Amino acid sequence: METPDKRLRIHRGDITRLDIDAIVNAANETLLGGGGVDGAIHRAAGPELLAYCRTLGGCPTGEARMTPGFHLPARYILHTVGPIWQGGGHDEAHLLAGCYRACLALAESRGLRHLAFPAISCGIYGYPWEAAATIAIATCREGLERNPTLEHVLLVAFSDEMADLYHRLLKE
Ligand code: AR6
Repeated sequence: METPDKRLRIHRGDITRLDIDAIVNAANETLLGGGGVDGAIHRAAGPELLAYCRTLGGCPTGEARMTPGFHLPARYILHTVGPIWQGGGHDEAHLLAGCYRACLALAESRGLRHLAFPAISCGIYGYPWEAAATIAIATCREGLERNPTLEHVLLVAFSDEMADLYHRLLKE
């Protein structure tokens, strides 16, 4: 078994292309689609995803819900709702860690072996990147330590800047 640090990897690219057990979607509380990675995932998964999401009744910030991947290469999508950045005094850090933990817990309960996260809240929701990436790394390390079934967690960076940030923080 590789150490938790070797099982946590950075991937620069489009999360919708990953042929993996599950990808995480940075959704909103309605779970009915939006822009950013959410829009890309709904486009790639097809209209069946929206129809399925309509049956879920939304998802509170900091929690996660699971759906099939439909037309995606990924088998499942774990939809989580990150906090909107409001300056840091509105429980944002706790809620963001909750998103990663909720997805890791779903992965554990379903015996998933590979999971990929986008940088939750780092786009439209405005979370400062370094603070968010620090939470992502710490929470994924915890999840990998407690769950030996999880072989790899990918932190997906959609830009070189985000990839560089993840690489720097992982080395620290
Ligand atoms: N693959 C990987 N990462 C991506 C992709 C992609 N295809 N597309 C964007 N990103 P955002 P949020 C990155 O805005 O901040 C939606 O409208 C992006 O560069 O998608 O949590 C929802 O419905 C950024 O680093 O999510 C919500 O209303 C990261 O994914 C709201 O946006 C997250 O950016 C959620 O905002």
